Amino acid sequence: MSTVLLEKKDRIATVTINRPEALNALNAEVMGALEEAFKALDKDSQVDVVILTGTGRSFVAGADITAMLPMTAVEGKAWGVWANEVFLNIENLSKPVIAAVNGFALGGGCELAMACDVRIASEKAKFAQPEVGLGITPGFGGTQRLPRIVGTGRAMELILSGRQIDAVEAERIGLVNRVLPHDQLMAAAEELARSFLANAQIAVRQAKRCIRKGTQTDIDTGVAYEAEAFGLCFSTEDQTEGMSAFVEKRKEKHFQGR
Ligand code: CO8
Repeated sequence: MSTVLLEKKDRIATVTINRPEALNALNAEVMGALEEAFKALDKDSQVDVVILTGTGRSFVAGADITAMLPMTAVEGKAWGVWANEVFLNIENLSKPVIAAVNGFALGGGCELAMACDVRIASEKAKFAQPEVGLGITPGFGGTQRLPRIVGTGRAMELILSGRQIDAVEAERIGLVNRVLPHDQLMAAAEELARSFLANAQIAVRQAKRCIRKGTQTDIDTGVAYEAEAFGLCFSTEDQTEGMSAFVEKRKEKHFQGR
């Protein structure tokens, strides 16, 4: 059985991390499978939105501690560099990625969720960056993404204490967009995906790109990215269709993704 499962239906791909015996902890095998899955999805013209989740009671309970215990400094750095490449590819995927956090999202698991564009959580989800208690820093982007998402003070507290928070607190601080009853999580993720699919996909992808690029730069550069994307949309058939539907007072729109 593969450690990463991939299912595709109606332009939505669901990637499920599947190593339940270790609460989906990320070892080299899982990381490699995740890397391959997202590389393929980026190119897959049948897929417009990706949902990422985990099998069983965990999203991802972190990087595999047993595998990391004997690592040298050089091996530790290489592991961190690789994971960051994989997570950056998820973050920069040409299409939106929704994390459906079904359980533990600890250490590398919280970092993986943060590399996704939108996070929604089961009421059973738990979040933490417990690395300093293991004698290491967060190494898969936690020190960079957590302050950008929840603010510096909250990120400092969570990372320096390693404190675990529940889904309600995660929602309160903006780490997740909403909390769902456990059995409604995947339906809610699919509904969210369908709300993206209802729109013009070139515009959706360009908007994602502008947000990703723009939040990493100064406002002048950010609005320049936006102007480029905005202009590009006027070369698409979907712009004509979207605006014609409004002018003609039509509810139904026929976006073609071109
Ligand atoms: N690594 C390896 N195995 C794990 C991990 C993990 N992160 N998490 C759980 N497991 C395994 C357990 O060892 C156990 O295996 P076994 O049955 O063979 O003993 C199995 O999963 C089930 O776990 P538990 O029996 O512990 O289940 P509990 O319900 O009692 O506890 C917890 C669940 C609270 C989630 C607990 O398993 C736990 O605390 N796990 C570790 C959480 C953690 O500290 N995660 C952070 C890891 S460090 C990290 O992610 C850093 C990323 C950056 C690295 C940068 C390197 C450069």
